[in-house]
Amino acid sequence: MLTLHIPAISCGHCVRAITAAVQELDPAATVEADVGSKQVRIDSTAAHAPLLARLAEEGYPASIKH
Ligand SMILES: [Cu+2]
Repeated sequence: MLTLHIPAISCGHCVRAITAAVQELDPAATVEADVGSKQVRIDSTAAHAPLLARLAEEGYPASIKH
């Protein structure tokens, strides 16, 4: 489980775009997003670095929350 902070997330469209980008790398990934706290939880076997790179490319730079 990976928890990200994504400042650019602001609506349901963002959530769908982020989910689609993650599922391009791992079709089995699940994505739970909370627009209010700009927090996204990703359950995926994909490596973190390519996921973060793909999200940044999509316009959603993310930082990993610990
Ligand atoms: Cu949006």
